[in-house]
Amino acid sequence: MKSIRSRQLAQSLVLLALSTLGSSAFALSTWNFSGGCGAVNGSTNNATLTCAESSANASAVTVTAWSVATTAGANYAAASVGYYNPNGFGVTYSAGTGYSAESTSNPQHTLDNSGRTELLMLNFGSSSVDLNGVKIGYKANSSGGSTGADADISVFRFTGAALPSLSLSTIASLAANSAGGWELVGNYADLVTGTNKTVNTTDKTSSWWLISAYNSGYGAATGTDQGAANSGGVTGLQNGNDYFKVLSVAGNATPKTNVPEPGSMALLGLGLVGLVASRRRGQKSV
Ligand SMILES: [Ca+2]
Ligand SMILES: [Ca+2]
Ligand SMILES: [Ca+2]
Repeated sequence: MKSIRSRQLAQSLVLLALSTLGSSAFALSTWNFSGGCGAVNGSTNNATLTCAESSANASAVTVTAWSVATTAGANYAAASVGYYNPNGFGVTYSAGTGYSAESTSNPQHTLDNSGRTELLMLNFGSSSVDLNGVKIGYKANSSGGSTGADADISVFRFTGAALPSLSLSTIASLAANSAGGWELVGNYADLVTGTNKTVNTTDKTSSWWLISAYNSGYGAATGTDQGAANSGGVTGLQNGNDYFKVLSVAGNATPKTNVPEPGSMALLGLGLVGLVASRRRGQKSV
């Protein structure tokens, strides 16, 4: 009688542990940039920022910034991640061959496509992420005001055979992203401040993602959220006039390892204690 109870108890514990592990493995993960991830508020010169996943159920993301000229074949150059509490991350670039340094004042301190096109590169370590949301915390017009402010983005994932390092030579040129291992997942128009923008509805995954200010030079628009080119206004996808800060990104992450969570381990431990006690009682009664 008691050995049957023990088996039932063990089976229940296994099912409970599996269901607990299963729910955590497919939980939605969020990487929030509003706290700066260690950066000082207002700092414009961060080469790299590492941001933990909000619920600690996926690996941290390493964020770097890049800029590229809007001419075919141009190469990307490293830029700086700026942190602005509580609006998130912007991008600023230093002087390079043929161009001068960008102003760190509003609105050029944002992630923008005025002059050079800027982007954030996200490296999720060994976690494979189905990126499905991008939220901005701020957007501005070309004068730094809010009237007519726009935020159109292009999102890429890395699909190359070897993971890219953060060196310049591994970043594709504007005209050859696919050849460099970067796939344009989609262009998304008119992001709203404080509202999560759904991206990547076909659930593509990668450990490396790019969030860029929109640039039609990246290639034909793809995805489900395209708008018509609208050079005279801000509605729909349109080159230029995009100035924004990235507040957070969200996605479904495959955990780096399959190590059970502490809660599951404690549950299993308690179960084993109960199982042993139950068996001992059973042995005594024989
Ligand atoms: Ca900028
Ligand atoms: Ca727009
Ligand atoms: Ca635009």
